[in-house]
Amino acid sequence: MFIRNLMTTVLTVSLLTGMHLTPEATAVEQSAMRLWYNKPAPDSDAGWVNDSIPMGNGYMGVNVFGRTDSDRIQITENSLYDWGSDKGLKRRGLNNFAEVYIDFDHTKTSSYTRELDLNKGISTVNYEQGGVKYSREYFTSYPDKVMAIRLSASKAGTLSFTLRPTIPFLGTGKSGSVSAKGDTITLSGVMSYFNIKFEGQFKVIPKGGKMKASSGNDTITVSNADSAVILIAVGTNYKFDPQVFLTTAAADKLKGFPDPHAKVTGYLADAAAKSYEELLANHQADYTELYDRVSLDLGAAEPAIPTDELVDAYPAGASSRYLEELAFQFGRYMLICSSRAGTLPPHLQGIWNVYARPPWSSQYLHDTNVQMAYAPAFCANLPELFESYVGFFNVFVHRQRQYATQYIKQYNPAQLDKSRDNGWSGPFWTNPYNVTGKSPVAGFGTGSWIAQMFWDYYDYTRDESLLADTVYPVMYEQANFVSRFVKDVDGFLLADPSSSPEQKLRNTVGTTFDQQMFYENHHNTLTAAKILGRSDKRLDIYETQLPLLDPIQIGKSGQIKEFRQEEYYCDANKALDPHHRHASMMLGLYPGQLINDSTPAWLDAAKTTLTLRTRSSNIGWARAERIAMLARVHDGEEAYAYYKDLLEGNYMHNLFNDHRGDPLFQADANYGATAGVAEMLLQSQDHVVAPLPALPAAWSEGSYSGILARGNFEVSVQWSDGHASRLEVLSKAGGTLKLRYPNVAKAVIMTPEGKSVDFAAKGSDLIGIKTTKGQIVVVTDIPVCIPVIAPSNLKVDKDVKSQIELSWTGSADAASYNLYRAVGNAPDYELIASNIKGTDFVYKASDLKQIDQMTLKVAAVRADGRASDAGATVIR
Ligand code: FUC
Repeated sequence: MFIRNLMTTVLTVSLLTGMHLTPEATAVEQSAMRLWYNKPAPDSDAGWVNDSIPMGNGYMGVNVFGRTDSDRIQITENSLYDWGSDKGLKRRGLNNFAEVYIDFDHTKTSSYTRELDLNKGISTVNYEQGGVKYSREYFTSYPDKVMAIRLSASKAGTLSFTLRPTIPFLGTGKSGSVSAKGDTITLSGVMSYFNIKFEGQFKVIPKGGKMKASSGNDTITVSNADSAVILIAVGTNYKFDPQVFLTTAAADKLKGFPDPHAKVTGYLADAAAKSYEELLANHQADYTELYDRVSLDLGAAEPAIPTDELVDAYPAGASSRYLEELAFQFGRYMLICSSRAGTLPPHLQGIWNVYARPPWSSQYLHDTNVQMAYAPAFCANLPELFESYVGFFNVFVHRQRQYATQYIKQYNPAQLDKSRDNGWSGPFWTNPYNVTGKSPVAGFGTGSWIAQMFWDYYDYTRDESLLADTVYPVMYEQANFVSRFVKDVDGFLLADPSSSPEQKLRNTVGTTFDQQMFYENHHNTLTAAKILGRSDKRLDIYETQLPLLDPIQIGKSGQIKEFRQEEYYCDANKALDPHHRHASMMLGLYPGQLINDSTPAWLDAAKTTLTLRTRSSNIGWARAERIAMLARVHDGEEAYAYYKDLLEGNYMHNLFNDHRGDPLFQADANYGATAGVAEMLLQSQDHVVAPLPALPAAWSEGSYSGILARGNFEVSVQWSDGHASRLEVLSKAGGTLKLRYPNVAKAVIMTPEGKSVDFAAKGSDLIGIKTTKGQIVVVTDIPVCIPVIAPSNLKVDKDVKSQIELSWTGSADAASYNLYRAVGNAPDYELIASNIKGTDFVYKASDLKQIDQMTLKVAAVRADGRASDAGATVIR
């Protein structure tokens, strides 16, 4: 249950190298995390989506069925794309690259198991047939760009099989052939819409026995071998090149790019020059370096039942902690498989697709889905995986710059820069070949939301050269577009036209979505400019504009408005869905930073809005997003309720996420669930490192290591009975560590060697420590803090202009009460009365007559002086 400090690793390293313990050496043993099954995946589309095991290395996505009659390995390559005139869910898109069969004809098997070991990034199949134990091991290697499969048998000379790669969907816009020669099968062809040349090569390396290529059948047969290795490499003539997006004619987009033959041949030759053991070691080193950064232990023992039964049993509450840990790590695993530098980023289905018409064409949607895919990259300590998106963005942005000029000309011509320096505008739909322009479905805020991922990339890593070279130009140019696009409306600078993602009130003015996203990007750009010491005339414009972007408006239900014309929650238009899956007016709460603990009135409004949105949406990614949003308002119980909804309602047997019960796989909720859980365990949106900000009672015991906070602080925590017993923070970039936890200022704060550490305290719950790069701070002996029960049910009994009579239901903890007010859209409360002894109060103030709307709040104060975090609010 407790953190398992892997002193063995630490000691081995130090004994071997004679080195002192480095911060990185504070390793924590990973819990054994695996998906396993006692039957193969059914050979069908349903088997693919529910049961097959996903793997991937950025270059290819693979679904392994683990069958014994004829194993099936389905391969996806993210650039093999089709298009056409069909619309909606019938539209073509990402295509299935290859269906590879390995025929064994083993039909009388026993003791069958297959598994995916998340600790190693390896999948295995084991069974017995005819007194022989057969096993297979599969992995996809990023460093060596191949998939490797090792087939073995317990008795020499008993391994026989036929390798049979095929091209799916031939004839429907796709031509090609398969041919076997010597030890290699080559599959190649053309996908005609974008003129994509594709090639896959499969090399068989048997030990013992005989091998025969049969050109007629396009197969290779191995007979009576001891063991064998199969290596697979794939590719197309796609390249990260602006030409792809700047060329209009579909068939010319890849013109002049080299045929993939040489590339794929090279991948395979390089891999084949290494032994299987060497390939495996390369893969392990690459994979575990990423995966091992974070561990999570909620106290679960590894269950005895297979994963499909575990998923099915979850609604009844069986072995749930294990599935909760597993799904968290599975999201990290999926991102490692699907987002690697130099390869296309994860789309709606990550890097996995079996269809010719995948859901929403497996595109990149920037009104939540892409951003959700990358949420765990930062908090779950995989920031460099974002490089995959950086590579793609830097290519398609060339087209977005053209759109920016077009839209400024169209919507705000007075602001047009004639030399076309108008920044870039946000795309909504993107695929590897096209970016669309504006869409009434989502506002222009999609661009600033993309820029926010770049900001997070810096904010979590604090690498200044990354900021200067990769991040700042993207934010600055986005701010450039926004600064020209917004229009003066009643003294504010608003988006026009403007939409809130997927809501039915479209092409309106100044939606909260657009305004919040614009605000955050202007703000982050100005912060970045200060860090880099930049100044120029446009930055001055952003500075002047920032306070006029009006990102938050509080409505009469106490809600954060989604639309400016809204008064009470969701009353702006009859067509609006009050339970909508999107909660775009709250992106400043999450994944943004605008609404945080230093804006308590906005935080309360966010809480109210989340309650009004209700828990009724069954959409996977929406549930995942709400986990994080509820964590940000410190409601651990509600956050956990959404995590349970997701695990119960949307996880399939292979842990793929079912978008809405179709089954329709979308990877975003997988990534999003990981990020949501991380937000329950650690937050830092206000640049204060806050461990366990939303811990549910169900997770009363546990530990984690390596979750990342803004500022590049790596945090590890042990807790029991809901209270942290040990916090450890590794400062990876230096700088001031602000740490918030109840009673942290009264704890013992030391270096790992036991030397005391200087800190400054603000109250009992916040400390500041000046750290140097590589420094570790350990906090122990934290006095337990029992939270103060909040009062409830605050009511305005009488309101006569200059006097408001208030009453509330008291708290058993209260020695007295504090009363606060936040006028209009104010982010923070002012204290208006303290030391109130009863549960009612007559509030008199000379300015009450002039105030249209304000939020009143009452909090309980205990005898020890601690006030309740939450309170009761009412809108006047
Ligand atoms: C957005 C979401 C939908 C779905 C689609 C692919 O439009 O609103 O729920 O995820 O993308």
